[in-house]
Amino acid sequence: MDISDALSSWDGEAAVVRHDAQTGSWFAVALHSTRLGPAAGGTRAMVYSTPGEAVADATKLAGAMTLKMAVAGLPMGGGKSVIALPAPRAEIEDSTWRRILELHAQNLEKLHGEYWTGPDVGTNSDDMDVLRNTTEYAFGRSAKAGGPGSSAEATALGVFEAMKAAAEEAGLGRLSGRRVLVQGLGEVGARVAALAHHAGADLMAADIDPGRSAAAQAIGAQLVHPDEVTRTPCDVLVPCATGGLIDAATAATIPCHAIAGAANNLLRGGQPTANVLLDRGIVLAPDFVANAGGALHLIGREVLGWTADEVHSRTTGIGDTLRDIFREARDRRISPEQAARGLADRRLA
Ligand code: NAD
Ligand code: PPY
Repeated sequence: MDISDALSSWDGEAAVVRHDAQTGSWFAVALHSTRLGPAAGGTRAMVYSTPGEAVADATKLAGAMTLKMAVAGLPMGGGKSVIALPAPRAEIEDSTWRRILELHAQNLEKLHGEYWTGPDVGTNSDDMDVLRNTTEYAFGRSAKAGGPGSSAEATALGVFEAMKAAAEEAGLGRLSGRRVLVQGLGEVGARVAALAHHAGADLMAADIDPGRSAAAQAIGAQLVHPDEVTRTPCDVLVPCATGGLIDAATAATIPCHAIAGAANNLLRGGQPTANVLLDRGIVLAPDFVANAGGALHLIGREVLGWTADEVHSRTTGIGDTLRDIFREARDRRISPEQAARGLADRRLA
């Protein structure tokens, strides 16, 4: 995929793309929709195979943010930034990372508040503190810098509510004693695994990082090889790595009853893939509904002036939002994905 393919197949408002020869980084800021407010969405920093793949990721992720904001009832549009790194984040020198953040802060300044960022894969609250030295358009500063801190805790809470709602809808009842498989044990996934463990689930976990796998094993999780995640029988699959785990072929064989996780853009192939799951009776909580806790935290605290308690109660409300979506989907014999997109479309209209 090259940059022109990524943009010609996209329905968003604008994308800003920049290359920095000194660090070998590419920057892509995608504004999908400002219909409900300024575009917002995190900054993802990772290695991509080509600059086109990075732009494509930014544009697709920005589209998901538009749906997320609309369903969550937040007064913001959808956007996302991607920084395509020259090497994995852990291998980048501090001085190079500082330059990358400085350039990204300049990108944000040039957009004059049409787009606000926050943490995502490869960035954290400390990075938001650095961006804020140059620009105000970054949510999620650390508590020590006077911000609301990481969004991961709220995202994990919302995903846990989504897991419970999806398990109920699939006829599994409560999570206690159910086989819950968490893929990706990072900022969100590790917290989700802990919540599932405390709820009495029979926990399984997979990560490509052995250190993170070991931490899950320490709370009693049975480890699953990362390549076996979509072939391992479980009751609730919880994707918390990067997106694209389930395409139509995987949907046709995946041995689980419900899917609810944090990973953005979990489905490859959109609606037809969701329909394969529907036909097999597998309940999928749409990702842009299940993982909205982080957006509720960041926008709630920094734009709407909510207290931590208000964020908590709005985030637990993700369970009821999903129950409404599942009910509509059942009544209309459509997938929850289609029902949730319909809800977003009505709000955007
Ligand atoms: P993270 O980078 O902290 O964690 C991702 C984890 O997934 C890492 O431990 C990584 O080693 C693991 N991983 C990567 N590829 C894997 C694979 N193939 N198999 C198994 N493990 C793999 O990221 P995060 O902040 O926890 O976010 C996880 C997902 O949730 C992302 O898709 C992100 O966009 C989404 N999300 C996060 C938030 C948030 O508040 N952090 C909000 C909404 C959505
Ligand atoms: C996401 O929810 O995917 C994010 O990127 C988190 C976020 C939400 C709102 C503003 C900035 C980041």
